[in-house]
Amino acid sequence: RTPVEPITSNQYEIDPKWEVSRGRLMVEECLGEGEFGRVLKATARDLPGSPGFTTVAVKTLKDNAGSSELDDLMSEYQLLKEVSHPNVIKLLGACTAPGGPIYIIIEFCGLGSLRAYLRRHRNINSNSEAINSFQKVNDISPRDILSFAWQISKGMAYLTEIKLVHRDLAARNILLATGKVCKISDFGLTRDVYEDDTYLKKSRGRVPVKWMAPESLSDHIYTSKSDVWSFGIVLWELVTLGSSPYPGIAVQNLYHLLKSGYRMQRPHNCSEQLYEIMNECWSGSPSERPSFTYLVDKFERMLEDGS
Ligand code: ACK
Repeated sequence: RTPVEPITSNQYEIDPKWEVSRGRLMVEECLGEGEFGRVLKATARDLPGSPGFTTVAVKTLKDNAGSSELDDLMSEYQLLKEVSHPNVIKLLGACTAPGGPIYIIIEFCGLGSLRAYLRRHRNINSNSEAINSFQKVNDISPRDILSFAWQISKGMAYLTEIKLVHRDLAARNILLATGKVCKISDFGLTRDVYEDDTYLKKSRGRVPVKWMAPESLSDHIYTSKSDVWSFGIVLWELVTLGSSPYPGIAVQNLYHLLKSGYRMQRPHNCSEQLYEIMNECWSGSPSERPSFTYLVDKFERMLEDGS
């Protein structure tokens, strides 16, 4: 990849419904960064539809980003304009006018990514005898795990309904807002499949192999059913409080293992019922995997039963 000029593009049409002038953002800190992008925490003044000050997260590109990263960020912006669901991250505005970096403004989720949240709560859980009851308030209960699974299913059922395939569903891409509300995020890889049922992947750098369905690995086929496979991996991440899937298995060997029927074993604290759901999500045949609507129902009933 050849380094390019910093991204301050003016090739995109400004959308007056969402455009915010850069002067209305006060950047406070960097929440995290990847290879080509970063997420900033900022305070925004008078966002479209929200007068006054709002704490927000801002997605932007680093100087080494190229036109494909710019395209990804802009396509994420376009997709976010179309979505509206309590369990999907909400777009608040954007700065795309010439004369500065591109900023995509999204709601701030005070508890960070679900994966980091689960991992942060590990020690608290394992040392629960040694700590006082004040700290135990922060524990993750089996009910929380079910509630997360239910909320993520609801967000995904919505995305399925509007014909969006996420393609990178993983605990790292789910954000947690205060009140433990799950928000599906990171639409960078998402493609609108409205005209074409299965998006054929362009050759790209990093692919989340351990979250991918066999048909995505072999034929670059992405559908809501391949999202269901990834959701099965998210369930495994939930019950293991943010472990990395297929520990000890090299990504190069995974496809053949999966094709020969290998699946991750039941984590020791995982109920038979939940493990059964995971395995249904990991059906070799996409049509045999449950739908997200079915999963919403299933988790709703499990929550009601207190199981
Ligand atoms: O686990 P974290 O604290 O939560 O670290 C990552 C980091 O930025 C890089 O993605 C955090 N992050 C991303 N989007 C948001 C958001 N909308 N609200 C709060 N934190 C965010 C994420």
